[in-house]
Amino acid sequence: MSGLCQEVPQLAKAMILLIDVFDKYAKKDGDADSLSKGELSDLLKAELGEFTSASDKENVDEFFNQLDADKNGTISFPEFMVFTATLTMLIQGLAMKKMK
Ligand SMILES: [Ca+2]
Ligand SMILES: [Ca+2]
Repeated sequence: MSGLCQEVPQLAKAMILLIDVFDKYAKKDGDADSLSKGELSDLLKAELGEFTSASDKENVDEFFNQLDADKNGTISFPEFMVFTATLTMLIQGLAMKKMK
C-alpha cells in the first residue's frame, strides 16, 4: 500500500497513512483487526511521542478505556479513527487559539 503514495493526492495519502499505522501496530500480536493495550501504547509512543502526554502509563490506561467504546478489551479500526479524528480536531482548535 505504501508504494502507491507517490502519485496520490495529499488527503488520500493521509488516509492511507492512517490505515498503514493502524495495521503496523495491530498485527503485532497476530490479531491484525484490533489494537491491544500494549499495541496502543507502542503506537502512541512511537507515532505521537511528545505530541500528547499519551506515553505515560496512566494516560495509556485512560486513553484505552475511552477509545474502547464497545468495551470489548481491544481497539478496532473504527474506534481508532474516532480517536484520530477527535485528536485532530483538538489540535486544530489549539492551533486556531494560538493564531488569535
Ligand atoms: Ca492486535
Ligand atoms: Ca473495542
